[in-house]
Amino acid sequence: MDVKLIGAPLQDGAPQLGCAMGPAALRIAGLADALTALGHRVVDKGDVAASPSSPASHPNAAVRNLAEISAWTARLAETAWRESADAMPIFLGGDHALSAGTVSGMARRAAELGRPLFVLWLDAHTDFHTLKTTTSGNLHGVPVAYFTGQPGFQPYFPTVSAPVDPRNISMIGIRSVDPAEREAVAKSGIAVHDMRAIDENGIAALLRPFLERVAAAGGLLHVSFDVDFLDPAVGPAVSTTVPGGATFREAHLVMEMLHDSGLVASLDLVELNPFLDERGRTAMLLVELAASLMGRKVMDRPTRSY
Ligand code: 4U7
Ligand code: MN
Ligand code: MN
Ligand code: MN
Repeated sequence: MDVKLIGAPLQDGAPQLGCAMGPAALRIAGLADALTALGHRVVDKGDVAASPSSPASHPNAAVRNLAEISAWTARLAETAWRESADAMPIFLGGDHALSAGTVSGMARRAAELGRPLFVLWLDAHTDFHTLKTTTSGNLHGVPVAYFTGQPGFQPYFPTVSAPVDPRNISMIGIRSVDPAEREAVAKSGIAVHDMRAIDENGIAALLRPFLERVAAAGGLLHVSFDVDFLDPAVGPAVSTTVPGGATFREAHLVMEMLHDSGLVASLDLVELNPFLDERGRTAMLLVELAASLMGRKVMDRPTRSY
């Protein structure tokens, strides 16, 4: 497969500095070589840059770095749309605000192909705040509301040309939802699988029907992987740790099932803060997980096993 690595070193959406080092850490941990070893043609496109032309403010005074994140969103939407024409883009974050851009760009690509875009959101959080409801003001908490076309983002953010249908989104790993998000996300039609759902059913039973639905609809699948999906004991390099996350084994199983499905068109690896890592282990784990998603296997399986 043709794969493009695209660095998006934004950190203004997160409460702490450090995500800007994420793309460098993923490169140093050997992402390109790991994928090349699996037989893929990998091109590293380097880092994208964005800076606002003028400052911006919002009536909600909590909102931080609005102009910066808006500029990143425009730049990354354009990049995702363009680079997905002939390859699978892997976006190296950077905080999760980047998905406002990458997902809306992929949605534009899917719309042009006449195919629906589906999104698998692996995260402790639903990231469904609007500019109005956020109390922390950290814009890594708003991308899903943005790319599904919730009200209040205009004129502050670029217009969303092809909003993602909330019914095409599956969230897994959820364990921190703010009161304002709770009601809004429940009403939206997004399938929210919290940790309890994983514990009661097993993660494969949550993912399988979603993948079947994507396949039946002829959809493109975008996967957005927030490091805090993982339990902080296995993935400590993130500013917003929440206890009780996915295990090493659950994360690998998800990646292997995604590979077997053959449906993944694009991937975000986000929220890695190497400044908070322990001897590079979170960066190295992300490389391993990406390799599993791209076909690394312990043993061959006779049939599609998702
Ligand atoms: B991440 C939070 F208050 N909801 O809005 C907020 F709990 O991309 C966290 O998923 C957002 O890491 C986390 O600040 C955003 C908080
Ligand atoms: Mn997130
Ligand atoms: Mn999160
Ligand atoms: Mn986070």
